[in-house]
Amino acid sequence: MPAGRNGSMEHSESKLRGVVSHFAIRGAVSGVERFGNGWINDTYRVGTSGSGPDYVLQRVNHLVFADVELVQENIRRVCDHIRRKCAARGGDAARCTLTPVPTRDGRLCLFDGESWWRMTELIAGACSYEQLTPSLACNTGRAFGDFHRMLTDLPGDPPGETIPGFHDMELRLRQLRQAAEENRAGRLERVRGLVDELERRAESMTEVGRLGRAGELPRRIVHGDTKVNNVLFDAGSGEVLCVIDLDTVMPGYVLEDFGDFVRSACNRGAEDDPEGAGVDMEIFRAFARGYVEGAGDFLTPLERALLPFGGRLLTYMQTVRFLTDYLQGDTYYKILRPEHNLDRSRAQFALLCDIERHEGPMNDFIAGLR
Ligand code: GN1
Ligand code: MG
Repeated sequence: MPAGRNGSMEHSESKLRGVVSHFAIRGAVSGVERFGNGWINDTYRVGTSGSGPDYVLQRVNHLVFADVELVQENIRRVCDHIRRKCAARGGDAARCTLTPVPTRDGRLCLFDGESWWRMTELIAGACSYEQLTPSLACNTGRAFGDFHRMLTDLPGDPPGETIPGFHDMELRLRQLRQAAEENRAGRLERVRGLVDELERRAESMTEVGRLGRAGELPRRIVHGDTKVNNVLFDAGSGEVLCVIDLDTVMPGYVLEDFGDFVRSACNRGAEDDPEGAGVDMEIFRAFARGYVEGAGDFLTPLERALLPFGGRLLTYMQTVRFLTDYLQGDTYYKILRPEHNLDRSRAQFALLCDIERHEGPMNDFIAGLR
């Protein structure tokens, strides 16, 4: 079957069962169905009979992740490290991070001549949310702070960049400018006002890259996609179990992860709803308090002070990325309707404007935390 332009494909259940047969799962497959709501990879839930776990099967989009083996190697290292730390603390080693399932010949992923596939164990009794209460937001903040802290002593070299320049704002702006210049989908006229608004902010939004190059802001190992629905909670207790979707774990700045969470969880509206967009300061305060507590003492004063700026930066970056994809004719993100990327970009821009209005109080709140 041909791949869609954004790399998504439909597969029959018998094809998917054939893929699963290459992986070292326990039990017999009872069914395979679509699962989750990512915009990049295709995800399935694999049910099994017997006492073993169910599984998650993913077709990794290799138009986005050119080196899937690198992605899998990063994930293996990060999960092993987190599992060791959790076990040492007496935590639930089976549910504190992902458990990748190797192929029967011991590889971390499978190439079937056309697509790249991987599997993990499904974490039983877990759920995720699109909207959080303040108490869930505080728990999540603590989990992300702890995630960063645990990865400060990952042994060996830093994980490789699975998408080169993923959060490089200067690169994202060059991509937008090129998309506007090429105007492949003939959509530039419709969005010229938005492009101008983004250009007016370009100078201040590329400040982080300059601070990084000057050695003032340390690079850490970050998650890279801290969307609210990438956190799993225990469905019973409401405690955070783990952070999932580790494809973009790589060197970066902590403000990016903090900011992407602010972008997704502190927004009153959905990611693609321009009318509903707006900052929920109660969620922000709860998350920020949890994050600073979970991070403990590894943050430098500048890293800490720039956390709210991360919210503005990641929302700006996402506005730019959705708009770039719209101008290119919807080749990157899966879309659910023709103008979806435009709605997404407008919604992110509306949120950005509201974050700009709230950044003073956000900074004051962080400064006031012990
Ligand atoms: C993509 O596929 P998903 O939903 O995990 C994207 C993120 C964006 C997000 C916006 C590799 O994540 O960077 O923030 O959509 N992932 C990649 O919803 O580009
Ligand atoms: Mg993702």
